[in-house]
Amino acid sequence: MTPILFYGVPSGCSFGSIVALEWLGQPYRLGRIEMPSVVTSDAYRRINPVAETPSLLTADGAVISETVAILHHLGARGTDRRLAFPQGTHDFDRWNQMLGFLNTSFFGSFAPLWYAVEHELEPQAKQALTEYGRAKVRKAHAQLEAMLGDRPWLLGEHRTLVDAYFVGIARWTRYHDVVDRRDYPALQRLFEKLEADPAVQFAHAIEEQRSAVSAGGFEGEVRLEEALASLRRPAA
Ligand SMILES: N[C@@H](CCC(=O)N[C@@H](CS)C(=O)NCC(=O)O)C(=O)O
Repeated sequence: MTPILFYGVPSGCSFGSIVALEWLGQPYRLGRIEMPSVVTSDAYRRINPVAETPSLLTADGAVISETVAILHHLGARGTDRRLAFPQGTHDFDRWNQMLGFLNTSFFGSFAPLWYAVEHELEPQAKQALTEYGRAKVRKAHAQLEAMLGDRPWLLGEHRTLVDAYFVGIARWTRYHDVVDRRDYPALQRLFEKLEADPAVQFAHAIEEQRSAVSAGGFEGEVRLEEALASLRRPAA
């Protein structure tokens, strides 16, 4: 069976996993999940009881959720292309460290801002949450800017799957009046380079339901009901 990545719209953090699949170039399909309506449905909870995207239905019918786990799974299939590195190597540790930072500090910094936007709050509570979120996003940007330095990609000379994950999160500044990325020139340079990448353009087109040109791996979209029939067992 061809693996299926369930990606969330609008603008889910699953974006990076779509880019990762494109860079990997191996056959895959996509399952579009509207948030919050479908992601919280009983049907999708059979894929991921946590009711979040992304989730990956693997070739043998098992489900992997959590971006970190999905990118490790894909990365292990892309070490020959240096999209990730074999466990036990120094490069793997650096890759894993960056993935950890992106998945906690960088991703998490946006959480208060998303909460403030998506929930009805008293004005004072909204303001406090927004200020807290802004401080967190600015701090995470400054930290990542320092880590990137003058390297072309997050880990150095080659793009890896952590760059794919970065671009899907970094674009969230579009939704929140929080930082001007040009104040972080290294991040801005990396962001612009990634935005011009065909895989990133493909992922945007998929999310926006425009005509999308794949590097070759994409074998089409699958409806959730159809995908459920391929489940080997309910997700743990
Ligand atoms: N720890 C998870 C977080 C995934 C997550 O928060 N996904 C969001 C989209 S970015 C989601 O599915 N939210 C459900 C909703 O908005 O109802 C991961 O890193 O994959």
